[in-house]
Amino acid sequence: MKNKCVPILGLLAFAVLAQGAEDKVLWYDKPATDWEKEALPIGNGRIGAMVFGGVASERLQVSEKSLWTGGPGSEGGYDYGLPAESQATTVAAVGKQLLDGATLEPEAVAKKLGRKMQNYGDYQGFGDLLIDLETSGEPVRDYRRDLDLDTGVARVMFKQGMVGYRRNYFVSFPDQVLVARWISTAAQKLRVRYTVPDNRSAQTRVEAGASAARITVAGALKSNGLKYAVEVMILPDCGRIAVEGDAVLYEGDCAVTVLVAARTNYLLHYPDYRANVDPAQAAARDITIALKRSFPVLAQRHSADHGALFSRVHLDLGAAFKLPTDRLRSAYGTGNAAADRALEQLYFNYGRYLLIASSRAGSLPANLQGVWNDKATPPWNADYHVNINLQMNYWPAESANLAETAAPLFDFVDGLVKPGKLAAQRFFGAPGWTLFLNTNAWGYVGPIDWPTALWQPEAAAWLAQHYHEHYLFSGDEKFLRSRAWPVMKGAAEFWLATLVSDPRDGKFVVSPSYSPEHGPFTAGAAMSQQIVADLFMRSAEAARLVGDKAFAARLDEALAKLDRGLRVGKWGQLQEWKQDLDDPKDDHRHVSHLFALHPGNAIDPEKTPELAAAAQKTLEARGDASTGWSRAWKVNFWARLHDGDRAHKLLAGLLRDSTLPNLWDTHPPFQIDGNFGATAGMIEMLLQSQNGEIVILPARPVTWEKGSIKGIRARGDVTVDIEWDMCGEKYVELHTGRDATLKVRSGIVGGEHGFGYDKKFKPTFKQEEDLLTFTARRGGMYFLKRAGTHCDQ
Ligand code: FUC
Repeated sequence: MKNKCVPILGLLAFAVLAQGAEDKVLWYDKPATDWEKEALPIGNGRIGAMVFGGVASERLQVSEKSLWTGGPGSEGGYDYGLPAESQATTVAAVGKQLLDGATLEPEAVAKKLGRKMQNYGDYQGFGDLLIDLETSGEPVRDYRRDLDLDTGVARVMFKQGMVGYRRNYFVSFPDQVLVARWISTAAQKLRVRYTVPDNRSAQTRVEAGASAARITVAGALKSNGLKYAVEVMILPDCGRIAVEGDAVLYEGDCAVTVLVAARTNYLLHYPDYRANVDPAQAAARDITIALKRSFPVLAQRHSADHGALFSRVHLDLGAAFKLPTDRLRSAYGTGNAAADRALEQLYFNYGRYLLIASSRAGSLPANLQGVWNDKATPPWNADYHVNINLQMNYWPAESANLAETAAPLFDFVDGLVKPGKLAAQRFFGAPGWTLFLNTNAWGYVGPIDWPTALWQPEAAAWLAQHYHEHYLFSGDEKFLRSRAWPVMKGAAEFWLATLVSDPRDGKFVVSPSYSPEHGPFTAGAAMSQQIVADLFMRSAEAARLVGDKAFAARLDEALAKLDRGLRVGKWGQLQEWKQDLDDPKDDHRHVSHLFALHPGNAIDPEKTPELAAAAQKTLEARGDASTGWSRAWKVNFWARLHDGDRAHKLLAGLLRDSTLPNLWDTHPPFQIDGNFGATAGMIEMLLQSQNGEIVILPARPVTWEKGSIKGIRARGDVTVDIEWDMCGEKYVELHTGRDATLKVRSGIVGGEHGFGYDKKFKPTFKQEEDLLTFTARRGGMYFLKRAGTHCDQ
């Protein structure tokens, strides 16, 4: 077909296919008994709760992001992972030993560079809100427990005898309290308690007035003296309340509202990490403020706040299916494509929901479990692993139109710079800042003593990428100057000082270097080099924008000599190490050497086809079966290779084998990174913009035969809607936040189509094959429409 571009004046309405709410609700027909697999998460970023929905005994297991053992104040001391004496000579000696192509086993390096974590601490649970209902003992009918992703409200509904019950739960960000509302069609007799684990002191006070009762529990963690307080207000609309021991009793004919405030005296501030506040007073203040609003007002404020973020994006895969979520999940992949798509759509929506619920401004970022934890010693301390996991948590933040949720990540990383400078000095004698595999709420920046994961000084550079991405997506130059640049420059200064010249070829390499959790120590492992290259490229661009020409020149010079970590090996694979050591039979979950494919952008099927082919060879060899987050990363890899069906195969594997009945990702155990990584990957399948072009449907799988997505983001401050069928995109709409020249690559452009815009934003444009280049204006709307709606396939 001859290419033809017909400008259409005026605006076309973009029809979003009507969807039932079914794709935005997780629902079950029985109460949860298992915290990890069945309970439903609600949260406001800082406070999280897991809802069980028990009929006679309800349990809301509560968490608060800052309640951590360990760190300053711990008996026996805490050193942030920093040795008192400089280790720079030892590190340099190990680095030198590796320079001629030698390898060292991780155990040998751990003996020299590993350090035992001392009082690293664990993320803690905050206790349980327990509400017992005196029931008639009659059989329960029409039970439903659900989580409405649209409103951010969990509900429990059932009937018993002639009585109907409904309970609503949410954690409000604007009002900073957990809210529960119990309603029944007959009188209710309730017993409300709040219990805390025994690794803390606890003074419990229970008091009841004529119309309200209060439970306060306050104390400090035995581990480190961190103070905490919870205040529970029980507010019946009518009826009688009384105190019995540590419980509040209620009996009456009315609805009961329960408010829970939770605070600690944690402050994200090196080195003390303590605020000069009394958490009991802070929790009381939260309650006092919340008490000024009625339940409907609290509910409305919560849903408006949540909805403002959640409703920005709509995915429609043409799926509609009515099955409880646990059964929808267990039926996944058994032959009903429409039901499969329903789960995929729900899972995508859930990923966005979870990010909103576990990451809001003013608190710590989402950890390995988001904000939810019920254990005193959770897996991997429920900390911040920075060799993939924390980064993966934030992959959807920009593309899924939830940039605000990245605020806690930036605050947290800003807070790592001070201790990170000491890490750079003590371990390398270098300027700038760094950290290694993992960190906690207490600014931990040292290596640990676990041989296969102690060394990852590229973590700071990788985290700096998120700042630059925020700038690329938003175009916010103020953020670039004031927030991104100091972090990026510090990370770059560290590497400018620590790279060494490789005698094998004179190139700059990282040494000692270690490919995360895999293989031997070498000089110049692919991931190390790719991350440093990524940082230097981004920093050079940023340096020019902020006017730091001298630094840009230093980076350009270093880039000219830098080993980019991009080599094709003897079996056609992308090499994980500078030496060709890759084993084609190795199926390790970390595929770190494909960093340049994703989240980096140095490997691209169009621009670097040989490297893309090598990346594909590597992925084929590693196979599709893996742990939760690893499968999620592979969704992104295959999407970047423009293989939608393979990306979908990985997503299917994740849903089938690495997803729990409550749709949490399981590594195993539960780890939230896979939820976020897969959500980001689903967007990568539909829209990419990492290489200067907005690419529409780069990796749409055949099974997503028709559908639409609305409100996702491309770099350059562009919001994108796409509608497609089996023949590809039918309609693409771009909302542009900046004056800029945009390049859009789309199958529509290659065929007969209309290009439309508002008259007042008339662009100049040119078309080369499937690439449309045009001048976009701030506040503009532009669309591409396939000529003819017919699709023969
Ligand atoms: C990385 C992974 C592990 C686990 C841990 C939290 O170290 O290799 O599999 O996900 O993070």
